[in-house]
Amino acid sequence: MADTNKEIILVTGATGQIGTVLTEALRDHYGIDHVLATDIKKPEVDAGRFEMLDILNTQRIKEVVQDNGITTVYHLAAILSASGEWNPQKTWNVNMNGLMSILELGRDTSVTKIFFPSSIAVFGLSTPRVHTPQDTVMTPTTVYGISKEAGELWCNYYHQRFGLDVRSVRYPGIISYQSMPGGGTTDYAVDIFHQAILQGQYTCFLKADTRLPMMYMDDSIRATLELMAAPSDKIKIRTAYNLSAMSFTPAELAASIKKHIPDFKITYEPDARQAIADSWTESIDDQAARKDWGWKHAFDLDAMTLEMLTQLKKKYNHGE
Ligand code: NAD
Ligand code: AKB
Repeated sequence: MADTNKEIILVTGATGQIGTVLTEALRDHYGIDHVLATDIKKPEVDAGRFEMLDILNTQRIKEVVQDNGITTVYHLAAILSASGEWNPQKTWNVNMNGLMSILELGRDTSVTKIFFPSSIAVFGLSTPRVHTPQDTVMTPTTVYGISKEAGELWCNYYHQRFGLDVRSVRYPGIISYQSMPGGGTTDYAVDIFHQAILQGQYTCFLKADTRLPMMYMDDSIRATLELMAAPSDKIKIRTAYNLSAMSFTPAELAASIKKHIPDFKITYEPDARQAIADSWTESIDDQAARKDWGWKHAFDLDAMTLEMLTQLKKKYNHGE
């Protein structure tokens, strides 16, 4: 296990869907004063140290790292798959140059360890669709996927060339009740729960039979903490580990919700996000993560549905 008392952590993109929950988990684990949250968007709740920081402001990032003696960076700031297609150049700039600035910190500052989240968006139309292997054909079609694939290779390069302890997973679509997603193709799987409770119906932007890999937020946070805490010699892959929990279609998710809300209705109006979803794979082989650092998911579709509905009902009934 890492010496939790010595790590001083910087989180970028900390007010996004994952950052909101990961920052809280890091504060619980390492202590509130050991975690500095940053983003270009202020947090809804003031829960600890926060600084506005644009990932493209390389000079300011360095100052923040030096002023705070940062040792570890969780680099979450990015523009996601669907939003990314509105402005490909900006997406490339934020996703790629943002990562390069963070990796460079490992060469000339106190930063020794970095977490970079990759995505199932690195896969493409010529990638094997079922049980997608760890090492396989990568032909991403979105600028987001291209930036994640290039990012994985840069992470590996900085590890090989400069010995930087950089670790990464290819997250599937993440489902959470605590925070809303920020412009991805898997966002329907969060929206559907809010609309099921508030309206009793949902219009899905993907077709009924679009199967995608997904994961409940609790599992993704635990995976991240476990990966980062694992002894360095257990981390055999320095691009990014495949990571898996469940795969389902919108129709299967609706059926799971109907077990609790029998009158729930779903209709389908596929939009431009359908082509992105169709370019991704259906299920993921994550044996390497399970073997190397002991990854094991806890939530399947029905367990996740029950937890999402329970938490969101509480939230809406309390008028939050
Ligand atoms: P999100 O869109 O909810 O959050 C991203 C955050 O980055 C936002 O708060 C945004 O304000 C911030 N950001 C954007 N541009 C910035 C800039 N120039 N400087 C600083 N901050 C900036 O995304 P998320 O779902 O929380 O994803 C976090 C990370 O995990 C991303 O790298 C994403 O690619 C990856 N990921 C997420 C999922 C998922 O399903 N949520 C799946 C795979 C990978
Ligand atoms: C998106 O849909 O863009 C993200 C992801 C899978 O990377 N949720």
